[in-house]
Amino acid sequence: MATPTVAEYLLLQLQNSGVDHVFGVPGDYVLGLYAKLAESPLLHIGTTREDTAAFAADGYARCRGIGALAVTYGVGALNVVNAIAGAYAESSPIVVISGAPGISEQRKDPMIHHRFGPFSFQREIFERITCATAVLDDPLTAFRDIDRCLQAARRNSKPVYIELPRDQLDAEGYPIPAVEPIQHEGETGALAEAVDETLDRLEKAGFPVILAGVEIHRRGLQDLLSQLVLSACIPVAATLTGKSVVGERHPAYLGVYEGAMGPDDTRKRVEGADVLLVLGATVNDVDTGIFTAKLDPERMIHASQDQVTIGHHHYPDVRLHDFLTALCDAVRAHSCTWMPRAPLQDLPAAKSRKPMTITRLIASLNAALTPDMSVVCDVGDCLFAALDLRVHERTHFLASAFYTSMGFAVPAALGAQIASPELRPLILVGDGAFQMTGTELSTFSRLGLDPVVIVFNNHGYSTERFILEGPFNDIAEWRYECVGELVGPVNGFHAKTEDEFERALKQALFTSGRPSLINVDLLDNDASPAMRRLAQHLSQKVKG
Ligand SMILES: Cc1ncc(C[n+]2csc(CCOP(=O)(O)OP(=O)(O)O)c2C)c(N)n1
Ligand SMILES: [Mg+2]
Repeated sequence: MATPTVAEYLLLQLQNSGVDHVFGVPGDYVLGLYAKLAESPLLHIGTTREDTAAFAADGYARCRGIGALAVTYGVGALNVVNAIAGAYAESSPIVVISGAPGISEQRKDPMIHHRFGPFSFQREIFERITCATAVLDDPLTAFRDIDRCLQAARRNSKPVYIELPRDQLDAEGYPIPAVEPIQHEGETGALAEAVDETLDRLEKAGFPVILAGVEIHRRGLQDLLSQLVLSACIPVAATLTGKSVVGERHPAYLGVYEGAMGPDDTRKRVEGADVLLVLGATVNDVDTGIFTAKLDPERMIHASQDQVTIGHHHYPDVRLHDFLTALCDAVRAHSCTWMPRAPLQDLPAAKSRKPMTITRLIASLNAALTPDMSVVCDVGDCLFAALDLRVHERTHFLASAFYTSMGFAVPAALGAQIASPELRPLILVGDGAFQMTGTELSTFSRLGLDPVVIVFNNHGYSTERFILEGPFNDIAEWRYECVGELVGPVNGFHAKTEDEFERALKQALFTSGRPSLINVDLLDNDASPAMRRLAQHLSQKVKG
């Protein structure tokens, strides 16, 4: 069998690692690869911009375990820096492939288009926001470099960067036998002691609670978490960045815990637990409600990706997967303490002239959500309001909740729907964020995909307004419901009142094969309870 070329091997290994679609915008330095892509079983998904391709690859990776994009040198690659930094911060494994001038072109150091400095600059930039990089400038090592990067993306759940000079595409690679990655064994003594101490504490506990975080999703540990919740009979709350690591309608689920920023009933259950088992949660300002969380370290067992801390005892080198597996094997059922949250209230009948509010909006969406829908949420008040949404199945809520980049939701939902076509995305997005990347709806229309987009139109940058009011928070008033005239087809609706919204939502859910968008016209001073609490805190900081 003929040895594959560098480009063939790259595409083959992408496919072998679970990628079926590659997002991106072509350009001359990557056109050769695009030609090979068109001949391969992989599908190219063209987007309107490179940053939206990266957000889409991020949404795809969160559903499939890995995503990929291919862009041109300089103008294309530098356009994805923000989205890839976000994927790095949020542990989403994306393979960034950038074309580049050929090695023979680079040799004479010419001034050629898209160049912005020494040819090594681009890789240096990506070294800071990926966990592995490679420039495939040597066919002898190219295959090994490709494998090294793909393995690193999977192992670390972070983006990687592969640069392909355009004259190396057809170079025959050299199939160096794969190096077995060194398997890092956790510390078994420490694991056993950590599990023993945990079991001991759980056995004595009266009202233990699990707080589950984003690492559970990123490391694919949801099955183990569910098993532990059920076999130990311990109720579970999630952090905001970990929202939907467990199905949110499960009787054991307590809601999203976010310190003083989150719902009160969840806060009381988590902070009142006599043993709090924190699994895969990172300590950051979002998840701790700007550090308003009151979690007593004495009562806490904290298992992160590679260590366990119990009170003042520290067990290094214990991996989360091993800890969870051992706990599931050994734990004895605790007397069942399910005390389910208050059930969802029945939605009162819509009133004809009553202005739509955020509270009513979330209640309507909760009533409309079905198990075959996912929620993809942008930043702004839609994210704070989404604290009260209850998605059906686990991993059905995606957001840039920690890095909080505006413009994430519409393109990330594109990647999510392509990765999981059985799930229909409900996209929650503010008017400001929609103005950044909403035109990516064009790609949904082109592909006949049918997300339902809810634009939280509070007429400007409301989150910023609540922190510090000023004319810089005003934005142009768009007729969002008319977006289909430009990028269509899109079913557009404008809803100012409760009954207008209910009618629009019904029609949107009934429509298939094209996107629907509801421009929900909210009063300027409407805000979710979580945003009011957050803004109060932040405004104190800005004013010093
Ligand atoms: C790319 C990016 N730029 C700026 C910000 C800062 N920022 C956070 S929230 C916000 C306003 C968002 O406006 P909108 O999408 O309308 O949501 P709202 O706050 O009005 O609900 C801004 C500008 C950000 N998070 N991301
Ligand atoms: Mg807004």
